[in-house]
Amino acid sequence: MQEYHLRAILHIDLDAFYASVEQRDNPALRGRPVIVGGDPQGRGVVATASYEARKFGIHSAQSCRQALQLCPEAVFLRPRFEVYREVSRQIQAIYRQCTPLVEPLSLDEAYLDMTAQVGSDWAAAVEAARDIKRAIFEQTRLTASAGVSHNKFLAKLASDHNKPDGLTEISPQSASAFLEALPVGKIFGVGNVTEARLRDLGITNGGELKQMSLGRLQALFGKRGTILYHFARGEDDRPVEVQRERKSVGKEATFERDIADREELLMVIEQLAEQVESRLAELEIAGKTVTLKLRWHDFHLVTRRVSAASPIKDAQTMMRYLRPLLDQLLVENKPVRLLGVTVSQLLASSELSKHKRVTTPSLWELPSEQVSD
Ligand code: DCP
Ligand code: MG
Repeated sequence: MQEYHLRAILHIDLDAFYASVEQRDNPALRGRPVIVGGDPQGRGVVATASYEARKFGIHSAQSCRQALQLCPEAVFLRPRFEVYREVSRQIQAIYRQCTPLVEPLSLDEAYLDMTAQVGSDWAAAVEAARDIKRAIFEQTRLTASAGVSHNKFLAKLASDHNKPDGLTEISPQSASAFLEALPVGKIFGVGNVTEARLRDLGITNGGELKQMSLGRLQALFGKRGTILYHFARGEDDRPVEVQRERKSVGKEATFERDIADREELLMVIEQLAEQVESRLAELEIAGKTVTLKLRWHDFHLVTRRVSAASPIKDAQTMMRYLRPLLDQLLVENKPVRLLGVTVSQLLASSELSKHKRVTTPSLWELPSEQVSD
């Protein structure tokens, strides 16, 4: 990995996001174990749990049934994505007042590069993180945890270090000691499988990982071995990448009960495609890419897209692309809780013949959502 100059990177992550929003909006829920997710009587999973619920061993992605067993007095709620998206817009506006270099990772998580604002003044970087936490609380009544460091990998570890409402700084001087004591499972990209393989090799923390040669790690884990090698040394030169707003027209639907039947799913997709068609017509535009978005019953989100040679504007044409996309996804054979259809790479009708991109901002943006594949 090449040399990198010292940067000031912040990672900000709201605490128990969905659950905190629910507790904020309903004071009767404060101080109580709250679980946001699917149906505890059905096959739903936990999206998140309030810190009161976490004391019972409840965590994201666990089955709600199991969560109910662990804590029968827990309050189970369905997610209100619209409200979470609104909070997300508020916090991102706060970030953009501090720096244009904001990379949202999900609705409640973002990296900020504040190098231009604070230079190499660490105290100023930490102060900026404190100010952002304060602004978030003042404007949303929600707490966030912040991490300050000189790269993304360390900043994210830092924000996770002292949750909730934490503020942790990992300076270039303290990074080594911090990483050596770190359980390998906390390293970005180390899932259960990699963690188990490392454990079999006698490696449980960053210090032990650092003893492994680059060649050995590459032989064991391929490309990811290289990343692990650098992470163990606190090295990460990934830039904070600003995502440009997507110009697209989309419609989505969340079902009251999960749907597994292909024909039923196709009917919904067709209805969505028709709504997208009307909207495209209103705006007098067409697009070259059509995307199918699908959220499984366990909240996992997947998207599949295809680009056509010529512009798409009617539902029937969209369906020609969407049907095979659905079939590709349905091999998983799991019930679905949300479907979305989006057309992007837009062209104005007047420009269709020239295939020129639309630049007017009159379009609605595809809502960005948590968890992608
Ligand atoms: N989420 C989800 N399914 C998961 C993980 C998360 O639907 N498997 C949703 C619910 C969370 C939100 O995304 O509230 C943010 O995810 P985080 O991982 O940041 O978790 P929380 O904000 O809930 O808790 P923490 O305080 O640990 O950040
Ligand atoms: Mg969070």
